[in-house]
Amino acid sequence: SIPSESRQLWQKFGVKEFGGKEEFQQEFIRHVETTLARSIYNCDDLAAYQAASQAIRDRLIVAWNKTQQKHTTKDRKRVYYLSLEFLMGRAMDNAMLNAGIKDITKSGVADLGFKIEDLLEQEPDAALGNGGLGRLAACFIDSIASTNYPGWGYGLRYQYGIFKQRIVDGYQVESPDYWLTFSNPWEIPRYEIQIDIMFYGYTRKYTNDDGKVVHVWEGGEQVQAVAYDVPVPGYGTETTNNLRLWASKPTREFDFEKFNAGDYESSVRESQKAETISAVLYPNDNFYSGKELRLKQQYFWVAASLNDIVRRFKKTHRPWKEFPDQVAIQLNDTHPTLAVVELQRILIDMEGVEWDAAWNIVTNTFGYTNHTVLPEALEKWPVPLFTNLLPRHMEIIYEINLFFLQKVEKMFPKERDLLARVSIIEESTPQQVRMAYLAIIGSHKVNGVAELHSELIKTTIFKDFVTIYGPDKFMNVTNGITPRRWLHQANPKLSDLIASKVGSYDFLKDLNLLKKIEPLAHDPKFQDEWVTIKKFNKARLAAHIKQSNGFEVNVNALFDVQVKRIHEYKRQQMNIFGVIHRYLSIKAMTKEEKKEATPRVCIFGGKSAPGYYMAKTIIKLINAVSEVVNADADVGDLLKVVFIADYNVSKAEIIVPASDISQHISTAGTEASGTSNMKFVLNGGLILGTVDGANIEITREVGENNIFLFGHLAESVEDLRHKHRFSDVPLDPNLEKVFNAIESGTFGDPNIYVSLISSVTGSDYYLVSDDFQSYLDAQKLVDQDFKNKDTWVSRSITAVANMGFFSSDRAIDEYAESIWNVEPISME
Ligand code: GP0
Repeated sequence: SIPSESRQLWQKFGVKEFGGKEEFQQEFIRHVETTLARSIYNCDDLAAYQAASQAIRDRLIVAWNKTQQKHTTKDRKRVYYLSLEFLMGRAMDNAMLNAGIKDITKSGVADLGFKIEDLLEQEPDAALGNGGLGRLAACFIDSIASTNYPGWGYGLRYQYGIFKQRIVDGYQVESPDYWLTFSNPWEIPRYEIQIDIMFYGYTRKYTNDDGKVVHVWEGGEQVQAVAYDVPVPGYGTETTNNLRLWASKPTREFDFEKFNAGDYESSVRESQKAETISAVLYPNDNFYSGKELRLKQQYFWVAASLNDIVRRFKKTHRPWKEFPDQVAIQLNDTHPTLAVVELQRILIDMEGVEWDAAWNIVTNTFGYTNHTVLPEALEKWPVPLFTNLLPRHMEIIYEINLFFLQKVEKMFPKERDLLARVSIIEESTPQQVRMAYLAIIGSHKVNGVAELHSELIKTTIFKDFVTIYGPDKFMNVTNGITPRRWLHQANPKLSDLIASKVGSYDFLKDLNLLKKIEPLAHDPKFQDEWVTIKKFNKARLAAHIKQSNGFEVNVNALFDVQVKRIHEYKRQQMNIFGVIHRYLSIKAMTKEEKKEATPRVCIFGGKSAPGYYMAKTIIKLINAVSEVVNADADVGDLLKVVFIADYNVSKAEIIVPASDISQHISTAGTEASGTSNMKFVLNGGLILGTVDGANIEITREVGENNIFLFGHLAESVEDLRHKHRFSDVPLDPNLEKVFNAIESGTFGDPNIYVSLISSVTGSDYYLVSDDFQSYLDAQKLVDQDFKNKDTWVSRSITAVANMGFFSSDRAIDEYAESIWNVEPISME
């Protein structure tokens, strides 16, 4: 460390936060001229974005250093959020807002000849996630920092994020998302933090001098994990936490040997192979595909993260049994479940801790969040694949399973079936490792993400585990969203209006303060301002549509939005069938009837997994309908259909504030929570939805007059499916008309849609036909109610006023209190 006589000098020249606009400008120009080696003569928007973000990044790093020093000296328990996805979106606007330097930067760049909006547009999205699960992780780390918890995220630094989507001839076409082209100013490479990770090889055991059996794992392939740190600034606090993303690199030794042996080509090939581990994000949402590379990614990331966490713990020289007092690890879905096994391995194989003591430490450290009950999403790894890649881990899993099953047998001696049902190993051919069961057994708490979902996991997929562990191990933490990005950043005008009434921006930290605007729901002046802002946001979206889709939409029409991953369970097919029904109805209207009708713009967006045929067919149908409807002169402004390509976080920031109605219409019991439902309501749009996921809790908060619910309840789903399978259920008559139109070629070649239609006329697993009439009725109500402008706006205001519960700050407080047992550390 630095000798004390030198320290004064360090303090004297220590980098300070920039105080005002001029200091920012000075830093900006310094970065243009030195970091970028450009000048006043060749500084375009991209360079200006890069220079501005460098200046902001420096500011974040100062706060980051302070925070990390503080957390280290305080020496308190930290939480680590392990997520294979962090769907961060853009960083610059968020960094300015959270650090409280938005005004300085905005007018700072303006003086220098740039518009801040243009600079923000230069930034590519950090799209390291698929959908809700990845975005939840991003909201959570924002909240952990904003509420001053000492917490880190751990993830993978994919070189390619979620693919880019283009629409060609109505079909989705994917292209790679190489987001690091112009380098990434928001990350700090930590080349000095390199961790060796092993795969394959074999295990061996021997008895050491103390007569103890020691297990070793050796002879495998080595790769190296390199850390990249992304500062996560809290809002209105100096706390700046860390998101550590791992990249894979070849190890030095490996290269060297081959190189010296003259085998240059294969040496290069091997190093490229090492880099593929963190190269690309798997583009599946709510779907498991058992690829070996995916398991490699999981182990690579988990092993690097645990090595890091354990190293940090060892610096404190505490006894191992205190590990859970210093460390909480949250497993975001089953993707990081190997961490349970890896920690047990470190403790018994490397640190010499006894099995039972080690297992106690492990189970007290982990918490597991489940995000879905869909069977196709549950991870199960074939035992042969697993054994080959991670032989020692497989042995430990057998051991964990043995002890667990012995315990179960003791508790329920006569129930042989139970043992087979709860075994971590599924007795199929080949055998499979059930990751969710391993996660439950290895954690002290298991949570679902909305009330209904948390009840469902207890009564369906994890029922037996409730019998074994009792109900207290299972709990609910309803998801939330960060109001910084999803209100202030996405909808600055609405945020400003609310602030003018609440008296400050404190609601961005304490979202329950929104309650204060409820009395204004019927205030004509406030209503006017509210409506003006919604119009502005709709015009902003309309401009985007004009630019991307090439046609105009009427901002006075009802904007009806469904944007999310394309999935049969999310039922975009029902939405587009409804649109076709609307189109057919309009075609049958008289002039007088048309005058009475409510004009609509039906907006869709979302990506399909590249291998998901049915989802791709749904996209094609939406585009085919769009083409016919938008060109039909009989229809005019009454109906426009828009598919917005490449839906992502920054597009959501434009789309969400512009909705009048958004659709969250999953078959009851299938959507664990949903989080975009919360974003839309927070921005004054009402929901048209099923009694599913967080829609239920949103209804409770905003009141049932302020939401349009329809459809069968979760409890009826099983029976309905049974009926479809074992008897002839007649197709809904309106749906039949829709199918007739498709089949007669109204929307182009009907052969394209054969399987889509027969999925409904056949087993109708997602109950599209069963819910169709109820859906149309709800839509009719929406049309009628939208005409009554006063009531509509008061419902919109009331809904927003009651959204406080859905802040991710609240969710994080619940995790901290009932799962992690961590406390905030104030930076003051
Ligand atoms: C759940 F299992 N979710 C999965 C998955 O693989 N990917 C994913 O995004 C989602 C749920 O579908 C959710 O209901 C939920 O809100 C989200 O995880 C976060 O808990 C989507 O909105």
